[in-house]
Amino acid sequence: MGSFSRREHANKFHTTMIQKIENLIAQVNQFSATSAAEIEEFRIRILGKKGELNALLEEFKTVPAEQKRELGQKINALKTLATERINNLKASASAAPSRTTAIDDMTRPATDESLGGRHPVSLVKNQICEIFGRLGYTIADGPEIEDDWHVFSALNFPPEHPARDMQDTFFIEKNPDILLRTHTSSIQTRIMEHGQPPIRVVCPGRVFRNEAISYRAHCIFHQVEGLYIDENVSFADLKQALLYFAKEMFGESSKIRLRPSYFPFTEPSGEVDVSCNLCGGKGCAVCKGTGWLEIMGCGMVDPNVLEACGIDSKKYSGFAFGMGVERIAMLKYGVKDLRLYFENDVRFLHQFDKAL
Ligand code: 2U9
Repeated sequence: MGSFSRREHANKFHTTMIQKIENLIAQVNQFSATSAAEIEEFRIRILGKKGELNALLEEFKTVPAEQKRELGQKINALKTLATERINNLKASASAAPSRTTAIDDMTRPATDESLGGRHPVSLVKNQICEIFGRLGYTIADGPEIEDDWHVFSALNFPPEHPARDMQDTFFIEKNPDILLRTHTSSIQTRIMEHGQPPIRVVCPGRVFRNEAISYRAHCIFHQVEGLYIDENVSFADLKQALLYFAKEMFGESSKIRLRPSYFPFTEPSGEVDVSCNLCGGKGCAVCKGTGWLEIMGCGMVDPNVLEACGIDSKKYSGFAFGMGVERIAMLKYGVKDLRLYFENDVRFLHQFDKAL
């Protein structure tokens, strides 16, 4: 054999081995399996004693010296790639539950699935709605994204009222104003626009205010508001409904008191306090020595609001009230930091699983 044919032979040898290695690299890259048995079978075929890699290493012994470096590197790369791929597939196969085992053995006990529980804000919101449900109130819902009319104008807020300020309200669009509702009163506005008394409704929902978050304030919270409109509805009716609510929510011995207040949508308006059920009204750290806890606001619906929503204020009167659900839940359960309701730490939430 002359020197030319020796080189030709060596080149041919080189090309065939490179093709074999590249072919095996492609096979490794394409290989995918989820069962441990399939992965092991592939490992034996590639990396096993009588596998493809060892066959290549046998062949490598006969490779001419000048080609050993290049081919050696390629074989090493193949070995690393195959080992890593197989190890990764094995790891994900053992992490995933084995379908065959579950299907094969139908008598195995079911895995213990935790169902979770209701969030304390939902529990208290539902309880508030149930209490008013017993007084004949129905539940109504409405959009979180609202317009200026339903949140402010129809409710007797003057054009320059600070609640409309960007500092207080989240605007989606200006002129015409589209915004996130700052109270659920907009639901009552819509109900009054679309129907005539008697109206007796509670409106639970999420509200949004542009406020810094602290232990006592959050930019998102929940309210339940109520509205009762009929002929001859009086302030005495309002007081009686709220006393019933306080007794059902905080205990039969609870008392209420009303202090004068101001809201654009009610006249007269009041703040409602419930007697502190921790100290029985004597005064303690929770009620700050006063014996009373503020739970909500209320008032007789302003005739301007009735008229704006198409209800004859000479024929009908009504009362309204509104409360923050987080606040009621804090007072009921002695929670000191409002932020706990939004962090969703299960160590906090689990304490309420069986609370109601
Ligand atoms: C219509 C007419 C009147 C709803 C009312 C309050 C008083 C009130 C606050 C309590 C704590 C909001 O969550 S809070 O910050 N609410 O004090 N809300 S009367 O009055 C209405 C609602 C709708 C048509």
